[in-house]
Amino acid sequence: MIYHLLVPFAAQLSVLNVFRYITFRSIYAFSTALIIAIVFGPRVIAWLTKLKCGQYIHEDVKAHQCKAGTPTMGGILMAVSIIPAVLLWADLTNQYVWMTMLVFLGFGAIGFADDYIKVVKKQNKGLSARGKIIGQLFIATAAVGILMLDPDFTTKLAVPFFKNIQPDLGLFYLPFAVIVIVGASNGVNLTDGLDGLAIGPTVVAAGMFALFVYVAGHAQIARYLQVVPVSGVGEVTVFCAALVGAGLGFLWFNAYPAQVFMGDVGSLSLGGALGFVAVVCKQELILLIVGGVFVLETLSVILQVGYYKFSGGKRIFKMAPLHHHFELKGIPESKIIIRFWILSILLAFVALSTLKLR
Ligand code: 57M
Repeated sequence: MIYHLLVPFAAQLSVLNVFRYITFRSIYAFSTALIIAIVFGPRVIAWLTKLKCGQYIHEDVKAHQCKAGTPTMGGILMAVSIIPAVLLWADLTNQYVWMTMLVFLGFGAIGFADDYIKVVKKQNKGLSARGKIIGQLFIATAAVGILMLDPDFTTKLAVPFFKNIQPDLGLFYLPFAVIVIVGASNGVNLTDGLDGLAIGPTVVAAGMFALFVYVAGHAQIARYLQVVPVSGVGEVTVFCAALVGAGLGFLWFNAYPAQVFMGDVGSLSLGGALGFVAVVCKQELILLIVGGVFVLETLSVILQVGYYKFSGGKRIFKMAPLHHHFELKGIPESKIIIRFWILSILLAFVALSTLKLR
């Protein structure tokens, strides 16, 4: 909104030209979302507590019993911080910005329905797993389908570290990109089992993708770094910056010991948005590195369930997802969380190095 209000007057007042810059507006989108989240956090937490959105706690992990009653659905706080920040600071004629917001809200709506049934209606199962996955597949397919209608959108796949290998997936790009988006959404959800464990790596990944979308949207820098250019995608930097701000604002309250959990409304929407951003800036495989913590957590579940079935009841980990394994080994929660954050930062820098190592 600010962009549309002020830039038309830039000819008369040259200082207003600063609002043309994506970098400048991204800094303010970050700050706006952070401030909204911190200012409204206590109110949203009080409201969630009043709604009796207290989290049900499984009995298997003893250390979690003290978390009973912690309100969940804190993802709502992130949504009400991100959306106004993007509406204020982004160029709202940009299709990629709208699509990213819609994917974020669409996945959030599925998570909201699940949380609402579980914690407000007190029906322990929530949405059926099948219902959730159909909703996710529908939104992701629609979003990627719309992208692919644009004749300029390439279905070639950039392979990290190998600039000359770019297989063209053609129509197979659709299921591939859908798996990326739905996989990211569920990966963040599986990771969301300790205070701050999901939001830390999400903030790191969104920060890294802010850079990748900016580079992909900047013709000269993209050419220089030999990154697939995507005209107009740079504006999504504003969304990523708002996500980083809202994520840090949420972490303010979700840091150990958490006053609020994000719920599926948070985990599904954040993961879905990260997946879509990776698709839209043509860095789908980089997400595997940037979001390596989510990949590890998901792999631990796949391995655990697979091995359990194959071996007739044996386990690889004490419990999956991986963070439960470390908890049951007796490592304190805050140590596990911070070590996972450190890993996510390391992986983000490995991903960044792919811009030069090719
Ligand atoms: C959701 N939800 C947390 C909170 C959060 C297939 C199987 C591996 C699935 C997996 C699963 O259900 N994962 C998805 C994980 C829950 O958090 C709520 O859920 C939202 C995210 N969707 O925002 O609202 C609990 O996590 C803890 N928590 C925190 N701090 C936070 O900031 O401490 C969450 C956020 C909260 C709180 O205790 O209640 C969850 O873990 O349930 N299932 C599992 O993870 C289960 N693993 C399992 O059964 N492993 C088996 C097999 C099937 C792989 C095995 O290894 O043998 C474990 N979940 C729990 N206890 N809680 C089982 C033990």
